[in-house]
Amino acid sequence: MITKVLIANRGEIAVRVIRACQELGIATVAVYSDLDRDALHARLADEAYALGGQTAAESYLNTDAILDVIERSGADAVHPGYGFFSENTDFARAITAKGVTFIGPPPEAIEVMGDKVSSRIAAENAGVSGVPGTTQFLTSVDEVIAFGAAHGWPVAIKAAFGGGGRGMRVVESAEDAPAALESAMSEALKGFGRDECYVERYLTWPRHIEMQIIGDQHGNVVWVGERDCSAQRRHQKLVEESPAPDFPDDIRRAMGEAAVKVAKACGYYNAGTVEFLYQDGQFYFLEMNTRLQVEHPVTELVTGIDLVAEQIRVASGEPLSFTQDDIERRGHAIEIRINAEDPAGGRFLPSPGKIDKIVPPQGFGVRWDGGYESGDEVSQFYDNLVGKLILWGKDRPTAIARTLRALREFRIDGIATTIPADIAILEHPDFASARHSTRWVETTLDLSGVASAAAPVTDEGEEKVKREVDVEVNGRRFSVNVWVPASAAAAAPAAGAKGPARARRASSGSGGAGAAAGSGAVAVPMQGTIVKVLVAVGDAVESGQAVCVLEAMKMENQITADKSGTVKEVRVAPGDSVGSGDVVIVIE
Ligand code: MV4
Repeated sequence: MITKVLIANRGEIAVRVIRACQELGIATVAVYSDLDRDALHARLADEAYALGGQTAAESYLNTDAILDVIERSGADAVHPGYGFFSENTDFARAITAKGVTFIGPPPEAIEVMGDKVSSRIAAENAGVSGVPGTTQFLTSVDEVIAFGAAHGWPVAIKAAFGGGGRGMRVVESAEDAPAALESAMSEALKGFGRDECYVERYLTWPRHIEMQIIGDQHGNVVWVGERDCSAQRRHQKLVEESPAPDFPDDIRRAMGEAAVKVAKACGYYNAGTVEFLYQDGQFYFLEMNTRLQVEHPVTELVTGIDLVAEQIRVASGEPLSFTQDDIERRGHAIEIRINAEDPAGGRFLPSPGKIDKIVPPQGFGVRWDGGYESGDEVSQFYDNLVGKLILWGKDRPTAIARTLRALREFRIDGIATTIPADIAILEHPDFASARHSTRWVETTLDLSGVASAAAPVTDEGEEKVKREVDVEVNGRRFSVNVWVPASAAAAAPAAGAKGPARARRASSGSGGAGAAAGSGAVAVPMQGTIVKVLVAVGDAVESGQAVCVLEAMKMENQITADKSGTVKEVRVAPGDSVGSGDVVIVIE
């Protein structure tokens, strides 16, 4: 019997799990980093403990700190959410070694499914085929060429210990194979510390369909329903839905039974998701996710099953509360991930900052799983998911119409979000007619005309202006939009940042004279950490010269002088944390 659950996560999923526990009368323990001291999940839980540290590595990925909170709180179970430790066998074993229940699958199943080759072998052994490919690590490019000759081009070279498409290379012909294999292995080594790769036939226009399963510790495993996650951009899911459109019931049942076979083959229990590629009426095993997924609510809305409650139930040793025949699916659900990213021009640039006001839509069939309230800060240190908007309708057209209404009603001031891009996707005829595939967003959908959301305002109603800041990431230059209170922008124009577009056009209209001279009070345009100071008091500097480097949004941003002159003050040193609008250098 589980009586107190520690949620080893943050944001919307921590809030989601806390709510399920509270409905079951189970006490909740939240953990939080220094930046999340006032976060929604810490406020909602019955108890909340500091982990210390700012970054995920210092806090939510600090095993010892979490084990210490288990001791102090007396939690008898841990829910990992997704991401962080959710698929970490060492963490799961550390928890169970203390006699505490890990609300998730057995570590052995996590291990089998963590390696894309061993997961393929497990699926093949269960009689579930992956895309035709090799089940041994490649030892030479000749194997790739031989495979392409036998199965046809293009082929896909994939990282065995990879995920999310990183390390994947599509090879159109034998001539391209040597460079592709070298590149795939190099990226796999950099990204995952392992360079083993394998090869498959490449599906050119697949749908990404995943099957939710859940099992108890008495050998019962059921398939709950599928989700279509094809609307993705750079392997980041944007829109998920259930049921999959144009998906025949016999295929659904066959895919469900295949997913159950894969789960049973690795002794799986608790919630899990088996991913497939679907093309030309055939489905192929892709991989298995041994965690609760972000998009689980679409399955909950069409089945009425609370998957988190069921996870807790089976983790405590109870049997599933339903059989396969009990599961009925009704209507259509769509999930929209609301990320703190600015989709303007299709660039999806990170847009961390303070949420001045958030007013989620309401009404029939509208669910908001959010991790933030008005006044909360979306930090550059964590995933930028603000929350998920999940809509239910009696059929897909109704669900699409409801989703568009809700997105247009959604009010978020203070940060830019992906909402404008989501509207563009939902309005597109390809989406309505389900002609999209995993490549549609990047190859067909035109987001170049997407603008940011309306100019935000601060709590006091002051307009925020968008500042374009030049940043450099891995040697490549980007312009990032940052929203700052107009007064801060006027008082301390962040050197290196351009003024509002109209001002910038005026200055460049004067023969490229560059931005007008600033005040000399060089401010940073966003929260971050100073990593380099490039000047000292007394130095002569030119307007536009880099004076310090700010790490924010996992990028290095050059902060530049807004006027020529002499450095009068240096107010920061490497390692200092600074907030949006803080003056770091003064030039006279
Ligand atoms: C593929 C594929 C087409 N053919 N394999 C991308 C990430 C990883 N989960 C596997 N992925 C793919 N593997 C073959 N043989 C297309 C993809 C793919 C994809 C798959 C699922 C969801 C989104 C995707 C986006 C691009 C490519």
